[in-house]
Order: sequence, then structure tokens, then C-alpha cells
Amino acid sequence: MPAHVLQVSGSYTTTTTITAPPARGLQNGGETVDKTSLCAEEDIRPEMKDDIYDPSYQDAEGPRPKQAYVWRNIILMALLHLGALYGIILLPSAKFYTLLWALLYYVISALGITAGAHRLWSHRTYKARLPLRFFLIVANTMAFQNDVYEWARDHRAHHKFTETDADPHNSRRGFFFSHVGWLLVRKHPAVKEKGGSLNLSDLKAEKLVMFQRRYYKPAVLLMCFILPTLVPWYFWGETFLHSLYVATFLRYTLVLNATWLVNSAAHLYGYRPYDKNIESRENILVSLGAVGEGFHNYHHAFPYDYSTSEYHWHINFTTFFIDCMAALGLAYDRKKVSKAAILARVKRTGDGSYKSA
Ligand code: ST9
Ligand code: ZN
Ligand code: ZN
Repeated sequence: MPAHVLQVSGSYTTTTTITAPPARGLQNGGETVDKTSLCAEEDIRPEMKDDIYDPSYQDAEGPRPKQAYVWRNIILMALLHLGALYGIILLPSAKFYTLLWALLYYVISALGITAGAHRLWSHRTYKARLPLRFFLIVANTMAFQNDVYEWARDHRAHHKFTETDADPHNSRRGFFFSHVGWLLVRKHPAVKEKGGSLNLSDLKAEKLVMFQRRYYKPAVLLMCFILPTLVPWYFWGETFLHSLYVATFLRYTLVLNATWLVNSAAHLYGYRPYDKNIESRENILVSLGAVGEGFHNYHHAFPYDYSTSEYHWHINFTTFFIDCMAALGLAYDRKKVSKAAILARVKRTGDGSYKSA
């Protein structure tokens, strides 16, 4: 039995050593398939288990139910992307401060997804004090990717039932479906059924998360559309058209697509140095746009690591941000997998592409 030694680090001084449970095998048509690489190997977050892959769930036999298109979403997404294209045309004539504002809005709303919805609320890979959680919930609202409760519920389902019908953006259904198509059709019944079994009590108990959910529509209207449009127009005399199409439609569309690429490109293109049995991959280009979220083979292998990567600040602005917050005392109890556990996993399940940095 391989020993997966993990380090739970708050300030990198506290170390807890945890060993793996015994290996499990799955019965598949009489043949025993070793799927242990996909199982929970250790538990460094006793309070959080529902983002760990559950290999006991497999797709039902037979064809999928017919897809039910949601025309409202199809039309709105098409219009948004047309607006973004027009924003690209306007880009060269936009004021310098408008470009700076759009970039700042991109980065802050991205952090609301990566440091907020993803690493804090979906995976509980670190803890955050109220001022940081407040910043992250505002930043998350700027990103308009559904409220944190819904985002984390879908994301835990994505990890636990990955690449099955219960995965909301199952990459086995192709690039387009995992990228944006899943937001344009009704969910597969398995998503709702299996998602219904997830433990979301931590999210339900968090007042800030429930507050955002309650006031989500007006809050998004203000933070994703009205504020970013009014600021350039009011403060430095940008034209209304440039403000709306560049700072709002183009910026929002870019953040959306950078995020969606983690579900599509990072599940299809790249190496699998940590686990060749799963579809998620290491993709540096995705990491660049997604402020550190493209180390996706690592992330699915070790969803409890606050860096979502073996490394710290390497193409990972989000980890840099969380570490800065930790230095200010606003983030703490950052979970990091030890090198020994990583190397054991690489040896056992990697595709052979692993290069130590
Ligand atoms: C968007 C989200 O873009 C993007 C998420 C990406 C995730 C990426 C992850 C990658 C890793 C992190 C990397 C970050 C990188 C960031 C880089 C930044 C630069 N479990 O959904 P409904 C039940 S959003 C359990 O309406 P339909 C539940 O009871 C974009 N239960 O299903 C629910 O009711 P309630 C903007 C579940 O009718 C009920 O079903 N937003 C689950 O099939 C109905 O749920 C949009 O475009 C579950 N998982 O509709 C809106 N799911 O909520 C898009 C559902 O009351 N969404 N239930 O409890 C929709 O319009 C609809 O959801 C739908 C499906 C049409 C897609
Ligand atoms: Zn994740
Ligand atoms: Zn994934």
C-alpha cells in the first residue's frame, strides 16, 4: 500500500502526516479494474469530502435523453458574444484608462471565481476571515457565473462524478458541450439526482453565501453590468459605447471563456503527469488566462490543495493572491500536498511526462 504523506500547512510550520486507506478495486464485467488512483487517498479536510471522485458511480446503460434547448440562454449568449466582437472592434479607439479598468475588472472578477467560488467555497482548501470573504463575494458577483452556492454545487458534482452524466459539463460530450453547451440545455437528470446527494451544509450555513444567493439578480446587474459601464463614462469621459462594449461585454465574455476553457481545453489537451486514468490535463495556456487554474490533472488528483498546482506562484496569480492575504492574516490554514505524496502518485499513476521543477 503506498503511503500518501500529506502536509497540512497553515503557516508552513504545522505538519500533519496522514496515510492512505487500502487500495480498492472495481468489478467491471468480471474483470477487476484498479481505479484506486481516482479515489480519495487521504483526508486532510475532515469537514469536506464531497469533491473527491466517487468511482462507484457509473453511467446508466442506453442512450441519453434528448437535449432540451434553452432558447433564452442561446439567444442571450449569442448576443453577448456579438457584443464582445464589437468590443474588439472598438478596442483601438478606447481610452487608456478604460483598458486599465477592464483589465482590473477582469483580474478582480477572476479572483472571485478562483480564490472565491473555487478554492475557498467549492473545495475549502483554505480558510478566510470575514473581510476577505466579503471581498471575494463582491468579486464573485462581478464575474456573474451563477451564485457561489450554485457554482460550488455544480463544481463538487463535477469532481465527484467527473466524466459521467452526473458531471454538469461532462467533457466526454465534446469540446462545445463542456465549454458552453451545458449552459444552453437542461441538465441531465443524473446531475440533479446525484447532485442532490452532495453535502452542501457548509454553504447553507454561511450567511454571506446565502445573502448573495438571495439578492443575486440585482447584485449581478449592478456589479457585472452597470458599475463597470458607468465608471469609465462618468470618471474619465469615455463614450458610453466604449464603456459598455469594452469594459462590460468584452471583459465579461473574456472571463467567461477563460473559465470555460478549464472545463473544455484542460480536459482535452495536455499531459497527465499525476494521473493518466483521468481526463483532466496540465495546460499552461489555460493557466495563463485563468490566473493559475490550468494545472488541471494535478487539481483533480489533489482537489484539496489550495494552489491547485504542485507549485506555488508559477503561472498562478491566484496562489500569489492567497499568500498575500495570508501574510495580512486574512487567509489561513492553507492545505498543501507534500512532495512525497506527489512523487508517490506520479510513480503510481502518472503518464511518464512528469518533470520535477
Ligand atoms: C457560468 C458558470 O459561466 C461557469 C462555471 C465554470 C466552472 C469551471 C470550473 C473549472 C475549475 C475552476 C477554474 C476557474 C477559472 C476561472 C478563470 C477566470 C478568468 N446538484 O440549473 P437548473 C437541481 S454561468 C444538485 O435551473 P435546468 C436544483 O434543485 C454563466 N441539484 O437546471 C435546482 O434548483 P435550485 C451565466 C441540482 O432547469 C434545479 O435542479 N449564467 C444541480 O436543467 C434546477 O436547476 C447562465 O448562463 C446540482 N449540480 O437548467 C445561466 N443542478 O437551484 C446558466 C441543478 O433552486 N444556467 N439542480 O436548487 C441555466 O440557465 C440553467 O442552469 C440551465 C439548466 C439552463 C443550464
Ligand atoms: Zn475544482
Ligand atoms: Zn475539471
